[in-house]
Amino acid sequence: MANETMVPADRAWDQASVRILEKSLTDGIDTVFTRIDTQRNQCGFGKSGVCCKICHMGPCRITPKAPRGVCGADADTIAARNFLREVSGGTSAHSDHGRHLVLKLKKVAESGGGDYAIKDEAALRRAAIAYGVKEEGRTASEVASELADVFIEEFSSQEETLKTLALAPEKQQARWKKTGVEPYGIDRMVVEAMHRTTMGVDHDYRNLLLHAFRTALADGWGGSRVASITSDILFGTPNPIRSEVNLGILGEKTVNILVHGHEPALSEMLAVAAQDPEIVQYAKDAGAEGITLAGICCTANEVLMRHGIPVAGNFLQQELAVVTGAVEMLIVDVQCCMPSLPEVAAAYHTEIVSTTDMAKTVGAKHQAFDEDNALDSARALIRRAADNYKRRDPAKVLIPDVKKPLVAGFSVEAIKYMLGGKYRGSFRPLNDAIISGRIRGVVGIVGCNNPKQKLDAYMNILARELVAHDVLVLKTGCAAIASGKEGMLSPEAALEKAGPGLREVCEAVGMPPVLHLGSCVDNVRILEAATEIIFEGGLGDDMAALPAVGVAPEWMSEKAIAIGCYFVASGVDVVLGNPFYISGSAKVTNFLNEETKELFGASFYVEEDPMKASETIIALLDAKREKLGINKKSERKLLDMKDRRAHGV
Ligand code: BF8
Repeated sequence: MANETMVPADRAWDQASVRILEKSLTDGIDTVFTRIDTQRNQCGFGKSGVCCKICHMGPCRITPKAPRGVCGADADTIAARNFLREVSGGTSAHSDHGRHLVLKLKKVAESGGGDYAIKDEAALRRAAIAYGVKEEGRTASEVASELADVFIEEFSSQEETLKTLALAPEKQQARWKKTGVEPYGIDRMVVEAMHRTTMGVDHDYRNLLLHAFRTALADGWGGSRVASITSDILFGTPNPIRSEVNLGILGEKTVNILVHGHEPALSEMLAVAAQDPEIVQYAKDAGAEGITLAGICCTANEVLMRHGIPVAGNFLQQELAVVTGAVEMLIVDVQCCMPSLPEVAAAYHTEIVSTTDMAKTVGAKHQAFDEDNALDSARALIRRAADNYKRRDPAKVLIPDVKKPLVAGFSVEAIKYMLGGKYRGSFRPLNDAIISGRIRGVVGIVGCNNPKQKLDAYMNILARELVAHDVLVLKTGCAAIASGKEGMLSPEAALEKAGPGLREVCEAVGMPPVLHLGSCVDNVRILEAATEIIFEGGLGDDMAALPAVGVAPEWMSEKAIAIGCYFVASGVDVVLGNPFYISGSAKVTNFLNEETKELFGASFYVEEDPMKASETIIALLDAKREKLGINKKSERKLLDMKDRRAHGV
């Protein structure tokens, strides 16, 4: 049962969550915030990565008195194997998401896409050029068909390295070649990871960890990149768009439908269906004033970026949204959807609907989404939610009056356009601002929430500190939603919160100091932006040289481990707000935190305090600036007579 001694204000940063957490206690509802308390005594062997249950001679746990498992594996082998399996889990999730989109692109190209179409032909042709697919003089369908084949090969290629690697700066490609981590097809990398970690195969922790980086590269410069590109082709490349965020976006008198998960195919159709006058009328006939479609987690980010659909909350708010008592239907697809949702929903009228055959939840209504009749499927779901509106119990409803306006939609194309205009779109102004010191560096803050930490606290304290120190912050995933709730995704935030240099740039361009780049697969947009900065010139030819850092402050998912690894392998230092499960092996820890510097020019840092993290990050940025010879703060000072003579004025 819910822990009545829990203090909501200690668990969440935003007031909407605090208010609903209080309600959950009054209503006697268990949530992730109370379950974490029943799981506080977590296994030390698991946490330090030295529990092995890969074969059935075990499970084995390594201690000073028992330094080897039954098979003879030591702490280094066991921790490295566990780590590689986690990276494989994360890579699989992002990449399978990518695969579904690529197969849809192929179907659309062959006129079997039903209600889907190529929405952004310019994005298609840009991608074709990047991948060496002939596009001139060919129809969009012809180009899309061949491009889809190229993408499908990124999954299936057996002995050829990924084509997407060629989009990276040459220095990165050379490092990957030298280190032997250039990935073959994504599927092969994951299968090989599972093979190598099975009993009695690969026992060399270094060899295992190198394959972890290789597998992660198959995610970042493979599955995730392909997912992001294909989403832009099918659903449109994001552009700056206004919306709102937090539980206060739920309507008192509207049919409230939440989409939750990751894949944009269904939510795109729901966004279309929710505008259909016939469907809106259906909701009105059910006694509502209209329909509010909103999102949770990364599906929210997908439809926010392209349609301005409001965001109800991030990962730890999924149950809280149900506890408002005002949600008619919560539609889930894959990833990050808690299995507890039907149990929470049982106390209210909310219906949890699972839509993907590979992702079912006991207690949820399963209604497989028919992608061949996508719009009809979406309409049917909304009608069902409208029917459910009649069951809403006003006595159980509490919608906190808390929400914030935001601007999202910063694809790399949009950033270029914003900086340079339609005809001169380029990263030059950003490079110049970095070189002159107005912008100290660029930091990507990404990833999840974790109930071990106070919801959003680390992410928001860190973002506030960095922005105040003239650091441009790029955000994705649940971290971006946290900044939205904090009001940092609005251009006005630059005036109030940014340091003088960053403020000057933001004001000139009219952009927020924290840019929302999309969902977790869109972390590749951060690498794409870093690549553009290099191609633009003046800041070295190696991502490892850039004053850029990645941070996963409140991460919890295996996907975040894969992301961290492909950032480091790409030369970007990564700061973690909570550690990997590797501390039981000094060698594995040293490899990830030290040896990678030599191999990739970047490594991992763990900093559990956000203020200290901000100091570490600023020191890392300044060290890079020093190496580039640009670490002098440009100040506008009045010239005295001596200076004037020296300048000949
Ligand atoms: O996809 S939704 S909890 S895993 S950050 Fe993290 Fe959030 Fe999940 Fe990344 Ni996105």
